[in-house]
Amino acid sequence: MSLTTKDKDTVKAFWAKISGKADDVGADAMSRMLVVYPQTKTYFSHWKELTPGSAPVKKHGKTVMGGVAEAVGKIDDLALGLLSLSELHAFTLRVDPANFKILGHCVLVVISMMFPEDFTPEVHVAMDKFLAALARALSEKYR
Ligand code: HNI
Repeated sequence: MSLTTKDKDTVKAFWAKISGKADDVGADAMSRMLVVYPQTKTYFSHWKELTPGSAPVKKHGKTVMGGVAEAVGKIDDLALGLLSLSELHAFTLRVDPANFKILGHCVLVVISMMFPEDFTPEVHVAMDKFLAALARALSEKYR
């Protein structure tokens, strides 16, 4: 389901509120992804440590959220905006695109817990659609 203009405005307004905490969101979402979906660990076997909250996990959480921030800015054309990131994941990193949905789900869970007041049903649906669209955009180069 595509994002309506109202969804996009909701995503932008919510992101503006929480972006100062993006690194914390990323660290927890990455930590949870690796614990709850251990099959995702295979992509990070070159790290010294894969423990939740460890330095490499936090650092990568920050990197990923940088990508999410970029996506908020390119919300009107995610497929085009994230083309090079999609290429990187498809051809160089060879990440199974099913994992994009998994990480998106972890991000959704974390923001709902970290910002319970702001996470209204309206924000919930807009962020769910946005993260699904982000996962789709990252999967673009796989087909
Ligand atoms: Ni992902 C590197 C963004 C999902 C595995 N990833 C990046 C980088 C960004 C990024 C940005 C750094 C690119 C660069 O170096 O130029 N990744 C995103 C975003 C999502 C995502 C926005 C989805 C929300 N990546 C995933 C998933 C996996 C994944 C689901 C695997 C389970 N990504 C990687 C790996 C790297 C990576 C592996 C390289 C890590 C490293 O150690 O250098």
